[in-house]
Amino acid sequence: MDNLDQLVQQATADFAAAADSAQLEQAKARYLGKSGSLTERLKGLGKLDADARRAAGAEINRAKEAIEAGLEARREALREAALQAQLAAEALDVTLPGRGNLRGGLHPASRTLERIEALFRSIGFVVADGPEIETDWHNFTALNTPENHPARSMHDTFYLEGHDDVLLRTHTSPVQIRAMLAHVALHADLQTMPEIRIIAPGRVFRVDSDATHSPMFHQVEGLWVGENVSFADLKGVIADFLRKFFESDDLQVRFRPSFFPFTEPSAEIDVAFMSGALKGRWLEIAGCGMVHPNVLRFGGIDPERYTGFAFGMGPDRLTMLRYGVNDLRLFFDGDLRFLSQFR
Ligand code: 2NL
Repeated sequence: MDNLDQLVQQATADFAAAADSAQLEQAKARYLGKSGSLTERLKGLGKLDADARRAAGAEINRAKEAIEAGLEARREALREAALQAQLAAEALDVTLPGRGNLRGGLHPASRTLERIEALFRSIGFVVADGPEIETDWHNFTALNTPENHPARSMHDTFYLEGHDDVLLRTHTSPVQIRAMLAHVALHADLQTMPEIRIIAPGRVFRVDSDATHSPMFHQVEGLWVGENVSFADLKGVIADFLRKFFESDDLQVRFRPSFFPFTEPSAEIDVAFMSGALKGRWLEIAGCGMVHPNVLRFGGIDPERYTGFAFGMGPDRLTMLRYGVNDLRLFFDGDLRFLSQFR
């Protein structure tokens, strides 16, 4: 049956001409499908007598196996070609130099905090921290803030939805309230408790946003509680710190009477440089005062026996001064084109 051989040749040529698997399956149907040429021949076997049917059947089956083998070979070749095309498209030159070869660095706000922490550690302060989500008792009540004080309003403070007593801390003072309570619990059985000397750096939150105010900013508060801690100690510690921080021995420091609910008396701290671009201008740098007796009591400390001073400053303003940046929001937008300048 040489027209069977022709059929196998024709099928092999059709398969080879199929450019993709859809065309190949169409070619397959022409030979092996329900009314394909080979299938038609198998149907024709019925008309032959037994001997002729056996011989012709064997021939047709050999042809069918040859066509199926040709089909499978072409399928494999198309699969291989598709894989090679994909590999070529996804080719990666591992010898190219890297692109993300950047060295990370500390955020300028973190660098300022680390400088402040190092200076206070050197005079015996311990760095304390606490939760950024606070109760209104730790954030306001324990700091002697009246029930109707404007700072407690939703215009100034972020409250958690569905809670009027849970908020994002507006200062790091609640860290110090927690530190006092933990300290007195730890030393309850002592005749005289050791002094408390802590600083509390961290993120704080207020409903406020413009070039010099971000809804998230940083604060560093400090607290020194002991027997005979005085306003003179406060002035010495603060003035020494500021001269070291600004690396300026002749830095002018002044204390201006002020008011905070949590200190009495209270003062604003200003500095003036003796040289440089800011020479002679007074800059408000921090607030401070003697811890209010009510605040000591809320911290579990007897105000008849112990006194303390506290201060709070906004290190982000120091960062702006140090790097000559006049829009605070740039620091917190997370844009590496800006931030990577300070590495
Ligand atoms: C400011 C003023 C201040 C305090 C913070 C404080 C903390 C406790 C008790 C008493 Cl636990 N006071 N902190 C005191 C005075 C001023 O901050 O202008 N901060 C940016």
